[in-house]
Amino acid sequence: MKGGALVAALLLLSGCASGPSVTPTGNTTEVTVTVDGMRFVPDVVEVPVGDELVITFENTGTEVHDLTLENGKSSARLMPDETEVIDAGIIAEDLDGWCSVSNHRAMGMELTVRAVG
Ligand SMILES: [Cu+2]
Repeated sequence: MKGGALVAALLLLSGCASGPSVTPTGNTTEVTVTVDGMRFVPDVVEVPVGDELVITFENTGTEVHDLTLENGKSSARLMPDETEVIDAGIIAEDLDGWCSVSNHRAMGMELTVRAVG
């Protein structure tokens, strides 16, 4: 019984340590995200698992906005008509994105990066 418990503990540990891992495809998915009122357009971006994602974020709205991703990547706060290219890195799993300005997220400025495949 003692040995079995040890094996179970090791399996648990290795499972915890692995986290999301993915083999890079070497491909890049490029998308353009714009702003319409308090929405990102599009608000869902599909990316093949293992692709690098590059987002061209154009603030086509009338207020200051940014695009912040769950993985820590983000744009600066952009004035209307400003554009920034965000290298979001290799996509291993779904990621939430949002605008971190004021209460914009609560007002609907959310975006989902969907890892496909
Ligand atoms: Cu905003």
